[in-house]
Amino acid sequence: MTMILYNAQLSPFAARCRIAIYAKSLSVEMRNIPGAISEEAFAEFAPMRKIPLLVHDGYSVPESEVICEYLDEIGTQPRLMPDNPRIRAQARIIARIGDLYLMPSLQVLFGQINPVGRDSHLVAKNLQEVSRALVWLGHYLDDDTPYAIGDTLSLADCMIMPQLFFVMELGPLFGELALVPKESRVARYYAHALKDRYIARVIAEMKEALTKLQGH
Ligand SMILES: N[C@@H](CCC(=O)N[C@@H](CS)C(=O)NCC(=O)O)C(=O)O
Repeated sequence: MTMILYNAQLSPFAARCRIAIYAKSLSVEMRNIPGAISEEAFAEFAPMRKIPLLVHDGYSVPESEVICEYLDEIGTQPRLMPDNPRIRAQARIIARIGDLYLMPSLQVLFGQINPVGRDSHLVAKNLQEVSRALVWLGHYLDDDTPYAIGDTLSLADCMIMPQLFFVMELGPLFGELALVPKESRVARYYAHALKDRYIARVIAEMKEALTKLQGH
């Protein structure tokens, strides 16, 4: 059995998969893009041309959430998707808030990091969208538990922590130190979840890649 993950260290989508891979001790070859393969060769088996992509014995799986569920369902412990249907729904709502309401604004803000030529109206609008999504997220996170849901790592943590990393990093770049209010449920969650060794490992990888990108 061979598994390859087409990966980028800074991609919050690829980071989700790495948390699941490390937590489940799966043997997966990481091929970093750009670098591992030409864009044309990648497109032959990845028509969506997006990172991450899992290739398992020649079978390609795109989309980070689908990859994480696939990795969880093909075998090894610990299972990262809870059994209870309502808790599964909670995990998926957390992932959806991240993908549908948080990430699009974070991507706009990422493109506005450079103060030269920054569109302040666009920045203000997207900072507001991020704050709104964080309020929604706070509603669906368990309170004062070590993880998003209860006492163990789940796919909810894999999905949302890499995106929260960007919230934490981007806020101060726009002078918005309080994007995640200190006393909020999201702030408490982020601090708790960072104590998990698999999450901490991936957030450190993302931090290193971001620092490299910023030329430090
Ligand atoms: N919904 C996708 C999003 C993946 C995505 O947008 N990946 C970015 C890297 S962070 C990418 O490959 N962008 C290249 C492109 O969109 O052409 C997922 O969850 O995997």
